[in-house]
Amino acid sequence: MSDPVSGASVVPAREPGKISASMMCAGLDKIFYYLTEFKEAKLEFLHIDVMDGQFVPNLALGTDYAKSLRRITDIPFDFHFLTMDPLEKMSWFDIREGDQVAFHYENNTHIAECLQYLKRLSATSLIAINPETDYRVLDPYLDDLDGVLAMTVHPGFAGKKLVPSTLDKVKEMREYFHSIGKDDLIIEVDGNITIENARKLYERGADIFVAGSSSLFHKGETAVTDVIKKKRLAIGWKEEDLP
Ligand code: S6P
Ligand code: MG
Repeated sequence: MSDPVSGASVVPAREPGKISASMMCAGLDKIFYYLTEFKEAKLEFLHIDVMDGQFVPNLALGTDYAKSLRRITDIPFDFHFLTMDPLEKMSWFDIREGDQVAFHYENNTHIAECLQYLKRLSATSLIAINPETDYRVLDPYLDDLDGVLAMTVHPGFAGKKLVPSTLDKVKEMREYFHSIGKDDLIIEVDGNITIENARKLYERGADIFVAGSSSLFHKGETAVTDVIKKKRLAIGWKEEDLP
């Protein structure tokens, strides 16, 4: 698409953004409250960080947690595998059609196989990249994946500060996808997605916003529904379309 006046290439207007609630940040004491509010608000995804203590220096949500969560919600899962050998680790989980799954590019010698595996499961496939990883490393896979999860913090923990260079990186990635006719590729952003950072990243072309301790589960906030509303208004929703 090009601007009728200048002739310059224009990135098309995007759909309103989606929110993925980072369950690693959701206290178990309030889990039913959160899930009820998310359902009411038609929240799009539950973000499930799977960490193995090797790929990142932390352990997080495992198979039993995911199984238990399935029993009490039908909101689709947005898995994020921060593990060594994600091909093996993904097979330990019940990944369903309608789920979204990101595995990392770094330290992964089975990227093509991971993508094929997710395709067989009819799951949406994303490759995750760390802040310092160039998105052009994904070139060989762009015909086979559904999108990219761009880490906006150094991965492993909640509560980190956004790496400023990731703002330009998301913008450049969106422009690059447009320039090669791949506007449909999803860009998910993860890490310190405050309402203000969500706004900046939506303007730069991100589609899905992981909401963790810096927004949805922020200690100072009381009503989760208010945060969801504010966040949605920052990522392209109109007041009248809010559930
Ligand atoms: C971090 C992990 C993330 C966090 C999320 C927390 O490695 O992949 O999904 O759970 O970023 O959100 P916040 O707002 O505390 O950064
Ligand atoms: Mg994550």
